[in-house]
Amino acid sequence: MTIISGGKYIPICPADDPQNPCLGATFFEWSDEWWKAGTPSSHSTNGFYFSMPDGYSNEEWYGIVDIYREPRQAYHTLAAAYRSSMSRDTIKLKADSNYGEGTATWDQWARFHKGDDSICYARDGAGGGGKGISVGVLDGGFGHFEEIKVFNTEGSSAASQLLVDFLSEVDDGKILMMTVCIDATARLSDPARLAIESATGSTEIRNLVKYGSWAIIAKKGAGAPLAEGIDNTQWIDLTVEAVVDLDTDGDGIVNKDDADDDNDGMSDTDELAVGLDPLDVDTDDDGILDGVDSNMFPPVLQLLADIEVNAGELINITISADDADVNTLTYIAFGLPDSATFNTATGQLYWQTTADNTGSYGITIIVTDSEYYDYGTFIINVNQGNRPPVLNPIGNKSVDENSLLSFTLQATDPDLDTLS
Ligand SMILES: [Ca+2]
Ligand SMILES: [Ca+2]
Ligand SMILES: [Ca+2]
Ligand SMILES: [Ca+2]
Repeated sequence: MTIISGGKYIPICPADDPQNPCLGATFFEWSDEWWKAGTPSSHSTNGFYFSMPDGYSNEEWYGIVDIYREPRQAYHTLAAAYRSSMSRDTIKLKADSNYGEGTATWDQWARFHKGDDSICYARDGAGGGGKGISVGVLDGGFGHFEEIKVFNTEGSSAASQLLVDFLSEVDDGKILMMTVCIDATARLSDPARLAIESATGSTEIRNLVKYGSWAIIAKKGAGAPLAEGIDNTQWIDLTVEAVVDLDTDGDGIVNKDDADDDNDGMSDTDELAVGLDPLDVDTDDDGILDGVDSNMFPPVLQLLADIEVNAGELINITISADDADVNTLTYIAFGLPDSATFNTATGQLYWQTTADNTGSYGITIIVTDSEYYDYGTFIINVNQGNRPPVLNPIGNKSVDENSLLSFTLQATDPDLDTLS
């Protein structure tokens, strides 16, 4: 996320400021209007026909979680899409204190970068909130920004104590980024400097003077910063950078050296081979770790083609599905007439059609591995076919000898075909 407006970085997405719009997207709903119509306490099965498992289009079927709030495939696909943009092993961080290239333009920034993303407090932002010391906190497992705050140690005596309190709440192992946006020292107390030193292992914060620049990247409690810089020349831009090794499971072995980054019992290699996220301990969120979960993938029903037969013909097909976990599958069919038989274990559909069965049948098939399901629909058309014409009785004919016998044969055709 790089927040830029009119060529300037702006302070943290002010949604109420039309001059500084922020573009983005989020998911408004996990599911679509559950239990809206019909009986609110149960799943509605009415309305118009659509290719839903029960044949009816009700809101309960829509969304990225199902009616039992189990994540659908779309949920995992989205999660993977977001996760794929992240580094599994390391994150590149940069903190800078920007005085506008040495000119007192009153256009100062404190800015944090993670990879290509950048978040900034500007000096003019939010009622002077950009002054003082800006602090970013990232988790050490995924490299997410957890908090970004600014402590106006230039303008407020209370800000120093707030900074002390804030740092004391940050857990050891979290990644701290701190930098100055304009003057940080006017009301920066000694206890605040000590708190910074204790949290980051900083050796320089005690030396910072008015309009000096200082920036640091540190793991809290590690004893020494990962990167730190100070320059007490007034109005000088200063940047520090660090590459931070992530340790997602927090076992002290960083991901690049850990064969099982999330410690879920399944190696990174195996997870990647089957399309799982090696940083997600429970991919399907069912409370069972990936390494011991025997059912993580929904079955996938093979494509169902419409069937066209003439009355009297036999339908004998087997519907099949794949399941990456090789779970036992059960098939359920809706829309078949009583004369058809359907084997729920094998998916075999057997139907000796008769003239009584002519018509069109919308069939829905659900396949389930007892935890997940897939479904599909197809149509069976039983046509009348070409039934034989029926010759009317000719009856006995009599004629005189040497005379011409002439009569016309009559026949009917139940399909009204042209007869000859
Ligand atoms: Ca680890
Ligand atoms: Ca794993
Ligand atoms: Ca699981
Ligand atoms: Ca399965």
